[in-house]
Amino acid sequence: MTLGRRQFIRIGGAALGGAAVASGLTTRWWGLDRDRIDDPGTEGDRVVATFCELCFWGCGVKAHVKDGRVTKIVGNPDHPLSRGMLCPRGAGGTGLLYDPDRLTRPLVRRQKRGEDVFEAVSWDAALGVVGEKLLAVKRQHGPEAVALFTHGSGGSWFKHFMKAWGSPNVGAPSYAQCRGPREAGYLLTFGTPLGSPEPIDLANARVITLIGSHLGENMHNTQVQELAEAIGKGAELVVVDPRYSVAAGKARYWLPVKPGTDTALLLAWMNVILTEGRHDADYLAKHAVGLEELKAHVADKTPEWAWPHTGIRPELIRESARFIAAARPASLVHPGRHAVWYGDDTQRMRAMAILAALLGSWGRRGGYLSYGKMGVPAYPVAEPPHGGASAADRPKAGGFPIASEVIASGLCDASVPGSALYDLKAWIVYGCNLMQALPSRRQTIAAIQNLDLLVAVDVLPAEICGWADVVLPECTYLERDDDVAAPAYKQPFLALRQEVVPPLGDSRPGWWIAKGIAEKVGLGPFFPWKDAREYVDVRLRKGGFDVDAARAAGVVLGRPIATCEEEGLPVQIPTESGKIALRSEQLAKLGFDPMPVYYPQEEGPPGHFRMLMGRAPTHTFGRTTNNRLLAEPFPENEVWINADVAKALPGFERPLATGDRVMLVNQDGARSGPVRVKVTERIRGDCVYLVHGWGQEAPRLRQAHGRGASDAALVTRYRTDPIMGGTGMNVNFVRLEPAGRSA
Ligand SMILES: Nc1nc2c(c(=O)[nH]1)N[C@H]1C(S)=C(S)[C@@H](COP(=O)(O)OP(=O)(O)OC[C@H]3O[C@@H](n4cnc5c(=O)[nH]c(N)nc54)[C@H](O)[C@@H]3O)O[C@H]1N2
Ligand SMILES: Nc1nc2c(c(=O)[nH]1)N[C@H]1C(S)=C(S)[C@@H](COP(=O)(O)OP(=O)(O)OC[C@H]3O[C@@H](n4cnc5c(=O)[nH]c(N)nc54)[C@H](O)[C@@H]3O)O[C@H]1N2
Ligand code: SF4
Ligand SMILES: [Mo]
Repeated sequence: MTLGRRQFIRIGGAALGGAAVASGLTTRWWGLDRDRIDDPGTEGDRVVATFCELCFWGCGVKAHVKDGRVTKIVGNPDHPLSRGMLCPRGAGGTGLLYDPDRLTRPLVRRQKRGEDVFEAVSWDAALGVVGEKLLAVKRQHGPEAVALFTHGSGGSWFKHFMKAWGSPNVGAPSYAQCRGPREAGYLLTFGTPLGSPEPIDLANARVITLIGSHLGENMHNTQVQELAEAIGKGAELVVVDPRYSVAAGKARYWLPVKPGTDTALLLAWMNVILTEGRHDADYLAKHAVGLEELKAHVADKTPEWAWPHTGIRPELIRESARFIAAARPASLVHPGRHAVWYGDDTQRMRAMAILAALLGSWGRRGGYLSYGKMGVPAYPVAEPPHGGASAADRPKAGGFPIASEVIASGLCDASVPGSALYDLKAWIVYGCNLMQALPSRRQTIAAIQNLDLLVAVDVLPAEICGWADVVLPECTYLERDDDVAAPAYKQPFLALRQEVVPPLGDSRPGWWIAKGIAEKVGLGPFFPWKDAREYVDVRLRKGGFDVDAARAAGVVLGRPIATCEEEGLPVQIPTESGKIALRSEQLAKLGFDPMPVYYPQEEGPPGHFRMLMGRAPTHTFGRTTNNRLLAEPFPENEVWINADVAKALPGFERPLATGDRVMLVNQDGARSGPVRVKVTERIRGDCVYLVHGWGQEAPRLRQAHGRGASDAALVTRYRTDPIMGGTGMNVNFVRLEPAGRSA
């Protein structure tokens, strides 16, 4: 069999001693099988404060332990991001901890009788293979030939390893496949990227404009809490979404915009606001440059001009613009997060940032705040001699001028022979399922085929593990200590990740794994700490914190600082000019449009629908699809299709009904597995919608395997944002076929 040098191995089964015996795992989650999950209402006799990792918001939790098992996870009332409440995913953390499919032993790929198989080996042996191969890559190609992909708290230990090792090639799909264009757009306009948690004052906004951002389905805890609080205080929503989202259901205005035309709508809104003098003229005179140019730029971008592009009637554009402007400055244009839609995303985010500026909401109550951070001194470790990055090279990002992080898809490109960037030879993949996260699975596999080493550090036998040479089982967040979390927030805080119960099987914390690799390649001195707990304690003590109190509470609160003009903090614009760039000289100098221009998107082939993607409240991408607790309320994704369209779809003998199964076939012939249909009035007729993360191909994920359709498998095309390298993925089109028809 020739599938290149590497083939996907189905982790588990015979190679692991027949561990894959399906037990009664389907419906009851507190059952009698040996992998039982306790009733998640069970009080513990011991409670440990830590923070959640079911997504990356990092809510503080209290984990109850009874008879050595975690029984219940609740919100930590003292933690500013949870305020005592969790989203369904966070409450379902035991479904990950006691997932019977977890990785519990290190695995190494072996060739046996011409076939690839995994062999379970000791940690020493697995780390030995990693060390040996890393050193071989270094000898032949230099340290920069090693790349790290990372997502999640434990990634910090591997970033530290890369620093000591001497490679700057550290990337995360959560930048160029997620919020990168937003960071670039806000950086260009206000001089600062937004980061996470976003510095917005949802709770005090009077009008909240959501452009595709589907809060309520996107469950970032504190934002959803604040949205509810704002609505409770009378705030109104304007929702721009081709789909009638949960938030749209609560909105004063729902604008079912044609996908890909938001920039036209934003320009028309600006036209109304500026021509009718509804902008904050005093604020802009003081804080912004380029107002006259902007006025000229949007002078002909009337609602009548935008109508044929967006499909939104001129009266609705005018009315909603006036409504948004009337609430200024407490009129919050939400910045969104997953911004990689069409490849011109930095410019769309610029348009959103400029609208926020016209409303005078930057640095104002109910708009954008200035956040503070708690400092924690570093652990005393010698800096690597090369200062962390090799002098010989720059990150393999592809050279995008406004990228503030390495482009993960660029690292992938730089591993494919023939590409201009080519020279990466080894990947360490920490907590990323690149098969679902990167655009173009074909390119990802082509890159993997060329590697001398692929190490996957994961908690589950995910798809990426099947392509690895070495799989290193990390224990879950409930079984480990990690670095201190101290993000910028309006209530500055630091939070501790603490072991609640010991690691299951032979799984190990990330710090231990990173240190183990470092020791094998002679970099042990850069990991001098005994364990992560000691590392954190040293840092806390150096900072003068009461370690015992911090450990008991799980969180230390800092002094809240003034966060906006109304509270005594002047509006700060750290751009070069010190002013908000309505017109961006920086972009002009780089040869890009200095003010956002609307360019129509390419249409799909006849009979095809644009494929849109998003989130479900009870799941985080594919991370939680195998979690039995969370699978109960949402066992698989469905493809949303407009009810009128479903009545007479070519190729189907009768109208489609909710629950029917179909296959999705994209413009390049890529196919999904069978997926249920949701026939609904809640989506436009020119697009379909899928929740991301389903259609998992790893068979050892016994709960998730084969359920639903993978949007990622249908992203065979993407459009690269020339400003920051983001990969716009909403440029794929699918048609529906009856399930069962063969390719
Ligand atoms: N087609 C398509 N692509 C997308 C998106 C989309 O909607 N559609 N969304 C994009 C977005 S917004 C983002 S942020 C990225 C996210 O993409 P990634 O960065 O890949 O992140 P996750 O999907 O969270 O990573 C999942 C992997 O982490 C493993 N994991 C879970 N917990 C732990 C842990 O504690 N330790 C370790 N070591 N591993 C763990 C899981 O088993 C799984 O293999 O994907 C982007 N890519
Ligand atoms: N429950 C849950 N919450 C999560 C996550 C999760 O996995 N699960 N992931 C977190 C992460 S990493 C991220 S990045 C965020 C992502 O969440 P968001 O940033 O809120 O949203 P997106 O995924 O970009 O957008 C999905 C929405 O955009 C709409 N949309 C698609 N195309 C267009 C268009 O052309 N124009 C307009 N106006 N709307 C469009 C879709 O219909 C859908 O409602 O969610 C975070 N929160
Ligand atoms: S939002 Fe939910 S999943 Fe994310 S950290 Fe908070 S509780 Fe956990
Ligand atoms: Mo994301």
